[in-house]
Amino acid sequence: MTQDPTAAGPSGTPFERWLADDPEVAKLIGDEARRQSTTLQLIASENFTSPAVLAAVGSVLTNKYAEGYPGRRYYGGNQVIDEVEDLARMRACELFGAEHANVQPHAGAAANLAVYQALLDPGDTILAMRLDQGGHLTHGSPASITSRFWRFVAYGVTPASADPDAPGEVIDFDEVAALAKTERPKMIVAGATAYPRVIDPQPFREIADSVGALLFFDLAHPAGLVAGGAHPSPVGVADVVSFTTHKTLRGPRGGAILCRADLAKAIDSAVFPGLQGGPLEHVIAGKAVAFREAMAPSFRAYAAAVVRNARALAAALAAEGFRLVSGGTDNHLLLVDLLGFDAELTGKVAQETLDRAGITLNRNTIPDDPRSAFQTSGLRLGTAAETTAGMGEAEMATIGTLIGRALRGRDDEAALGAVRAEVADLCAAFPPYPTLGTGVDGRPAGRV
Ligand code: DSN
Repeated sequence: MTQDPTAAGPSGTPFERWLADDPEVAKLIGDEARRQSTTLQLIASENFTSPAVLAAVGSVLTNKYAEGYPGRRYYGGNQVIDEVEDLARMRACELFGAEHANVQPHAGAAANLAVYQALLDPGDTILAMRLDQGGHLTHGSPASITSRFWRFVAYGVTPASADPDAPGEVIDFDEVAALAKTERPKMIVAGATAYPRVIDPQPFREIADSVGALLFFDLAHPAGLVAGGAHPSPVGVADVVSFTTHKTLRGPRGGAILCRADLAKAIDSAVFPGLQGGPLEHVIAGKAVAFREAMAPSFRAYAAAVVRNARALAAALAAEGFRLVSGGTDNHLLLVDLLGFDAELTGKVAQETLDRAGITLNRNTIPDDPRSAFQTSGLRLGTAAETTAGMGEAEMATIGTLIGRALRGRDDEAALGAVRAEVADLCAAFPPYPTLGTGVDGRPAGRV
């Protein structure tokens, strides 16, 4: 069996060798590697990127200034960098079937700001999903700068229902259509950050067309599911699509924008010089690596496994007495309503309790949450990362049980300690980087 270097001391992983002169930072990287490999990573927006992506992001490409775009830079010496960025753009277009890609956004929020800036005037009306219904901060939350520049009108989900065949809490397309008619938005935003169902771009397209609005699809969360063929693609349906590269797509931390050719100039100008300066070409190289990995047949199996695992985890949590928002999931994430499990238990306390048990996830509001976004009545869990580590439906069933046990025993240190020990055993069987100690040498066999 390959030695797991993340469990060892200063002993020869590439990071430790390169950081030999800075043991403090080396230690912190080692500590975080150990945390990631000895506790369960269930944050829906995270993943374990490949050693090849890590290598690209840790490369000399970080040294280069490259303001501008391939062939049109403001600094010399960009011959190689142009090839890097062109490769990333080309692969993004090929992966998603897009006419144009901008791979420079440093993050999803920056990508979204660029889309608004490129296609709208200040004060224009945008119809988007409300944060507490599953939308993102950049979809017009009062806390986001987006709400200071544009006028957002919010849609949400249908009410929850006791009918198991129609549990509700799905996007309320009647409301979207009605608001589009009365508010005449210049843009409709589809996409969410805490919504456990498929988002079909087609009804959004029809509503947008009925009022002459642009359709912008924020694909941040399910980008990998779309790339892997598990969800319908909004590319070619929406006018513009943004996504992040580090969630289900399993690449480096960053953003990207896809659009029709006729919007390319506006989008590119909005990213640079509109919002950003020098692009992070080392990250762009990492994005190129991730796009290639996502084109491999094994990535289709991965995307399908992520969804299967989320369903298995949902079933296990339901068996533990948790109510799932919308009754379940058909993507990589699930939203758990804690109110029925224990009305006294806030999302904040549940998150902190699970942290102590070695289970990492985040608290989240549920639709019409009676508690604040800081306390919350819900939890959000995702299966993208542990599916990358090789876990399957059997492990998801175990995880559901462990979560139930930890939360029921939250005042009992021995009970939490027992869960933490079982979590450690489970993680030891599925190390995310079992081969890292021997160099940056690809994924272990047997992983999807
Ligand atoms: N913070 C991200 C998430 O967790 O979904 C979205 O930007």
